Amino acid sequence: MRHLPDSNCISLRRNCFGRKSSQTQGKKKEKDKRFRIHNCLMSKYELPPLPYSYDALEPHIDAKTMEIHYTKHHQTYTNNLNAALEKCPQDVQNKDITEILSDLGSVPNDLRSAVNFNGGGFDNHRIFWNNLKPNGGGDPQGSIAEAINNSFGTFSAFKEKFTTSTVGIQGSGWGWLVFDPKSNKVDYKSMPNQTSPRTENLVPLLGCDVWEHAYYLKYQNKRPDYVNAWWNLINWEDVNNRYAKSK
Ligand code: MN3
Repeated sequence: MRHLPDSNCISLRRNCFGRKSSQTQGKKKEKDKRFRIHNCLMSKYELPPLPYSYDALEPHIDAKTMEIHYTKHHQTYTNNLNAALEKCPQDVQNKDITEILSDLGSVPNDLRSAVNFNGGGFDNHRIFWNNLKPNGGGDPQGSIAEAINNSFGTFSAFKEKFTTSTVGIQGSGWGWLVFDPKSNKVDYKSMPNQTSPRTENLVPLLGCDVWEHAYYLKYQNKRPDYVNAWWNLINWEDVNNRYAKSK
């Protein structure tokens, strides 16, 4: 952890928005607050709250899978991102993880792979939880519906492209609906492992996690059944909000 001179505190606090200290209990909390005021410690990412209960997405995603996925997998990416950032130079620490993923060249060579993997894992999953809701799905409305029609012709054509390509990902990875600022259009993009679409300067809007940990307890080897069930959970309002902010 880095102690910074007071002159850096304002910019660090601004850039640490969304992060909290790792010490949050009892006397440590009080002590830590004072440290933050006087020494402005590097703050850490925390597991963001899940917007619903573990069983809320049943029967499409089972409660046990949700609990393990969130409390074990997402937590581990979060912890390992913090561990990697602690070793990074201050100018990297000061940036938000979304900025870091868009500019991995700014991360030292020996830490780049850990930041790519765990920073991607942290960011991808916080999008994934919010992309879903109980009783979601159906056809998109509003500006994202228009953007999908512009790029794919129809929603059914998009759904077919997304499903086929995402089911076909070799090994672990994610299927994404992204916004491409260069073409000013939405597109489909599959990404390996936890590598974020942000690393290719694409804005992630809607992601489907096809790591086996996301579905194996309920679906075993039947990835197509999981992806087809996932469509019943899409929170199109969330996707619309991300699209509005991406432009
Ligand atoms: Mn996952």
